[in-house]
Amino acid sequence: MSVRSHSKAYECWLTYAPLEDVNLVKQYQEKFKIVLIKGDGPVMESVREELKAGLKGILGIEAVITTDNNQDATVLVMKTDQEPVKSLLTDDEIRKLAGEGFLLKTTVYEDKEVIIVTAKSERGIFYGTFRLLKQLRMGKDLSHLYHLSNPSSPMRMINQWDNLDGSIERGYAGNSIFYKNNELTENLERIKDYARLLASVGLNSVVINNVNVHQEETRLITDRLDMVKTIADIFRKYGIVTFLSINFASPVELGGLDTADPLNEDVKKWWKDIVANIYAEIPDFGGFLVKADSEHRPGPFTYNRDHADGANMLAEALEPYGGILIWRAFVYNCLQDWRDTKTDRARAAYDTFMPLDGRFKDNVIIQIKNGPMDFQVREPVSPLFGGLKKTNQILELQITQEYTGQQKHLCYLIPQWKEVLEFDTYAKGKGSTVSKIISGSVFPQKYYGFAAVSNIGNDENWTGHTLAQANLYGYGRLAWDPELSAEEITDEWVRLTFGNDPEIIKTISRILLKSWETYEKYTSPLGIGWMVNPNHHYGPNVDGYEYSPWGTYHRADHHGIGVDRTVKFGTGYAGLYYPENAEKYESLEKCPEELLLFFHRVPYTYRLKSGKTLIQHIYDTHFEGVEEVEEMIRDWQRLKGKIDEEAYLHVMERFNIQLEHAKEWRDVINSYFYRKSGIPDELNRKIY
Ligand code: GCV
Repeated sequence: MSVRSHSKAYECWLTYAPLEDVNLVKQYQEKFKIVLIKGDGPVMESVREELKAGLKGILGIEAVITTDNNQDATVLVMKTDQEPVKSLLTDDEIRKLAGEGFLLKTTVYEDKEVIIVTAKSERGIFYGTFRLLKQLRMGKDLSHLYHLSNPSSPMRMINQWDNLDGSIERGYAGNSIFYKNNELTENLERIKDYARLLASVGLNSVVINNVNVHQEETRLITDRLDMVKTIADIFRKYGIVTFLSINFASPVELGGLDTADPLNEDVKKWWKDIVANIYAEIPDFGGFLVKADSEHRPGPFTYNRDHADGANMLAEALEPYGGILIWRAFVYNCLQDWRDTKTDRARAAYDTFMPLDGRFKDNVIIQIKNGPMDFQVREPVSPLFGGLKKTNQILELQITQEYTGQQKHLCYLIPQWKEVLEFDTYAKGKGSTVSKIISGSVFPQKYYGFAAVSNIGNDENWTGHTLAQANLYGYGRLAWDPELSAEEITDEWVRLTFGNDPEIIKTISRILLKSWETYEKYTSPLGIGWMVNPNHHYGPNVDGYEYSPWGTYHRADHHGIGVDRTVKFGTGYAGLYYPENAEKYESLEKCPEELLLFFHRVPYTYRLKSGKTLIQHIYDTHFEGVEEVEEMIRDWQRLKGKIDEEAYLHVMERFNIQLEHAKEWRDVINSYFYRKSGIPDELNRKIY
C-alpha cells in the first residue's frame, strides 16, 4: 500500500510497525496463517488490502488471503449471513449487532480455534478489521477475544473547511489535500490515505468543502461536480459518504434567477434539478451542509423567511434520494454595537432555533456547536442541547485548534469534549446528558450524532503538530462511543503511534491529558474567552475584540471583569437552561468557577472558593500555566532516544514555540489586569 513508503508521522496511528514482543508475534503468526474473506465490492477490496498490509507490517507475514471455503482457515471475515460464520453465531449476537456494528470473536470451527470478524454490513466488517489489527498492534491476548461493538449514532462526520484555491479556513497544517489552484489535487493517493484514517476510527461521512462557500466552490454542484464525483469514489471504498457545503444564494449566483427565496417555485425547481443531477452522477451522495445568515453568508432572512423555510426547501429536494440536509445553528449578529450590553451573542442560536423546534422535515439535522459562542477554550454547553426536543441534531466540535493554540501549542481536546458529552441538561430529568441526546436516546430522532471540523492539511504529519493527531483519533473514537474515557482513548492512541513501552505510554499520556488545563491557565481566564488577536486569532490581545462588532466582550474595567448573563440583572442567558442548571449559573456562589466570568461580572477582590481573590487567581494561573509547559518539556525530554528521533525533535520544536508564546500570554494578561486593577501580586513576581 501507498503508506508504506511514507514517514512514521504520515502513517499516524496506522503505522503497522512490527510488534516488539517476539513470542507474541509467533503466536499471532499461527493465528493469522489463512484468512478467508468473503464478499466483493469496493469496501471488501479495502478490507483485503488493509488486512494484508496490517499483517505484513505487524507480524511480518504474507498471509494467505482466500475467498473460497477453506477448512484450514484460521480467520473468517464475512457478513453474518454467510457460511461458515452464520452457523458460528448465536441468535442473540445477530440481534444485538446494529447495521454498522461488528463482532470479533475467537471460537472453534472444524475442531480448531478461529477468529471471526463479522457484521451485517461491509462497513461493519471494515470497522471490525481495523479493530482487530488494533488489538494486534496493542499486543492484546486474542485467545478469548470477544468484542461486539455498535456505534452510538448514525452520523459520524468530518467537516473540511477546504477552499478550492487550496487554502483551508482555520487550517494549521499546510494546504488542502483535496484542491490546488481551483483544481482537484493530483495526489489522489493522499485522499485515499485520509479516508483510511477516518474509517479506521469509524467515521462515516465527510463534507468536502468549507461552510463559507465562495464563488468557485459554489460551482461544485454544477460544472465542477466531476471533482466531487472523483472524491466520492475514493471515500466510498472506505464506507465514507460525501457531502457538500452549499451556497444558499446559488439560484441567483449560478442559476440566473433573481431570488433565492425558499418559498419561490422557480427556486424550488432549480434546487430539485440540481439535486437530481448530482444523484445521477453520485447515487450515494450524502446531502448538503448549510451555513446561512451567519457571518455575511446569504440565507432565508433576506427574504423574510425563517430557517425552517430555508432548510425544508432544500431537504425536500434531497428527500427522494434519501439525502440529508444539515443546517448549522451558528447564527448570530456579527454587526453588534459593543456599547449595547443587552444584546448577547450567546443567546442568538437559542433564540433563532427554539421557536422552530418541530418544524423541520425529518431529513433535516441541526448542527450545533458545543458552546453558545465559538469553540473557546472554555464555554458552557449550548442550551439548544436539551432545549430542542423535536429536531434531529448533531454536535459540532472543532478539532482544528483555532482558539486553542493553532497546533503550535499542544492542547489535547478529548478531556474538553468529554466534559461537553457528560454535561447533564436535565431535559428529561437527571441523566439527560449531551452524550445521550446525540445518541438518540433522550428524544426520538431519525438522525443524530457528531460532526467536527478537521485539523488536517498537506503537512507530512497531517496535523502540523504530530501530537495533534491524537485529537483527530480521539474525535473518531468518541463519535463511535462517547462513553469511552479520555484515559482509554489516550492509551490507545499512544500505543498505536509510539508502541507499547509502559514508560512511554505513561509519559505521553500524562502530557496529553494535562495540556488543555495548562493551555487554559495561561490564556483567557474563567470562561470569559477570546482575548486574541483579531482575524487570525493567534496570540494574546486582551482588547482585540473588545470594541468590535463581533459580540465577544469581557467588559473589564478597573473594578472587575465578566459579563452578567443572569436573568435578574443581565442578559438572561442563564435562564435558557433547565432549572437545575439555570439556578446554578444564576447564582454567583453556585456557578462553577471555571465559568464564573462567562455568567457574572465580578470585582477583582472577589474571593474564590480557594480563598484567593480573583486578581490573585489570574496572576497565579498564568504563572502556573507557563511552569506547566516547562514541566511538559522536561517530561518530553525524558523520551529522548526512546521514541522515533524525528517525532521527538519535531515535538520539541513545537514545545519551544509553545513555551515562548505561553510566556507572552502570561505577561500580556497579567500586565493588563495589574494595570487595570492596580492590585499587586501577593508573591511579588515580575509583572510588567
Ligand atoms: C468557517 C468562526 C471562525 C470562522 C468560521 C466560523 C464558522 O467564526 O472564525 O472561520 O467560518 O466560525 O464556524 O462558520
